Amino acid sequence: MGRSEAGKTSLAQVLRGEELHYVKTQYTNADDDMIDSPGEYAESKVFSTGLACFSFEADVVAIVQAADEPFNLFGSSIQGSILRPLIGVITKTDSPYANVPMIRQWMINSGCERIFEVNNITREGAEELLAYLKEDLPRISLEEAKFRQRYGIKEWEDVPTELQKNDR
Ligand SMILES: Nc1nc2c(ncn2[C@@H]2O[C@H](COP(=O)(O)OP(=O)(O)OP(=O)(O)O)[C@@H](O)[C@H]2O)c(=O)[nH]1
Ligand SMILES: [Mg+2]
Repeated sequence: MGRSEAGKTSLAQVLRGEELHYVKTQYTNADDDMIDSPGEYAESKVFSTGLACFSFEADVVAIVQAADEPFNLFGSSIQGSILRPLIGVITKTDSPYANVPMIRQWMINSGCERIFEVNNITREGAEELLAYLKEDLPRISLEEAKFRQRYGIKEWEDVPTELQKNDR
């Protein structure tokens, strides 16, 4: 998810190993292993609820922001409303107006647990993102899930050492 022109569709093409070809995303595409939404969903208060719904279908949710975006669409700690790992992907790192530290700070504020930089034109950074996406989440038992729920620990987060000795 991310504003229009952020580079979401281009990123999807890079991850699929396709040549870049511009296609304005008119509706949410969920026909392969990526869910690509139109930027307007992130830009509109009304449609943004749709993004929360799409997130339930996903294993991981990415905020995509171009390195030269002048303002941030995403609130702080939006991680709390997404029940999946949230990552950030910074595109257009080749832009003369790129301000990567600022975008990183926005993504940290939103609760992104990993931040990747990908130049969709040169494909620099794509390998690192692909390697992350290929990692499978460990499967956990129902007891483990209940234990984590009791302490508000997400299924993919490390259990703090002071809790590790507790009976599960
Ligand atoms: N220089 C540069 N241009 C890029 C990069 N990524 C995407 N673009 C260009 O930015 C424009 C918008 O890219 P899209 O991938 O269509 O953006 P989008 O986020 O899918 O936009 P919507 O479908 O409108 O939501 C295209 O002309 C891309 O070629 C990048 O990393 N660097
Ligand atoms: Mg698009």
